[in-house]
Amino acid sequence: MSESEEKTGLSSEQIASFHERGYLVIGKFLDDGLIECLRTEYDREFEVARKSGGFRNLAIEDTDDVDKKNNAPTQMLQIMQMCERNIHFRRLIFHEPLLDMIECLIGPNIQLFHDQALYKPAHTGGEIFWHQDNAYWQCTPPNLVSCWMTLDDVTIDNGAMQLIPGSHLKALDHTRTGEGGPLLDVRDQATGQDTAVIDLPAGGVMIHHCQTMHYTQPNNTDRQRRAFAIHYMTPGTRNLRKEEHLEVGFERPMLRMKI
Ligand SMILES: O=C(O)CCC(=O)C(=O)O
Repeated sequence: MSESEEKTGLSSEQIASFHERGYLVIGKFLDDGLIECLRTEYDREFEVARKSGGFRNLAIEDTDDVDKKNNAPTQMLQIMQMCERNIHFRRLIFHEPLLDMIECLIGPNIQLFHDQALYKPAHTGGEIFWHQDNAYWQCTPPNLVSCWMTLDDVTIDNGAMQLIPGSHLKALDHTRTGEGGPLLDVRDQATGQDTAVIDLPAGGVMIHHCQTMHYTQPNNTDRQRRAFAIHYMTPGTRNLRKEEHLEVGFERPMLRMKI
């Protein structure tokens, strides 16, 4: 089988495994040329964002104070919607081989929910507490899927994804610590359940369901961890909290459509 044939969609075993476990490890998926291009663009966007303030440091309380965000001792940096600022990431959300896999999981009508760059610098990278994405998103139907991809080799030490297999089958209560405060860690709601740790090489991809509990630990290594996530939904998805339909538009384009 040629490389391009290998990248078309998912096998029935992979689809069944995703539905049973709530995630699927694809492994190295992006071509080396694309990885190199995305690394350059990712670094450029973070350099710009660190000056303009167009990023969040999820390790501290949300603030517009650029110095606070840049100089906090712990750095879990996020740029939302890279696809609205950079043509290479715009192209990536339309990447056909990725969409071929997503189509096998949510069908042929695919809309972008959003994308995000998630950067853990070397030595100071912060953690992301155990959570289900849809506790933040409050989307219905809760069938969104995410492609989480790596631009560096990623192991547990520098922030590999950790997940609880099967946890997507039940939405858990996530309680906020205060109005607008961070969501609480929900790991204690899966006591005794195994954790899967997903090491990936640069250019690697894993896919997970919006209710799969996941976590990444702090990065105290001398290896940075650059990751990027694309969150896909079916058109007609609604946000329960805002009671709104997530309209198609520049920020939420249709990525594939079959009528
Ligand atoms: O990239 C990470 O460290 C965590 C990402 C994550 O939790 C998410 O995409 O919901």
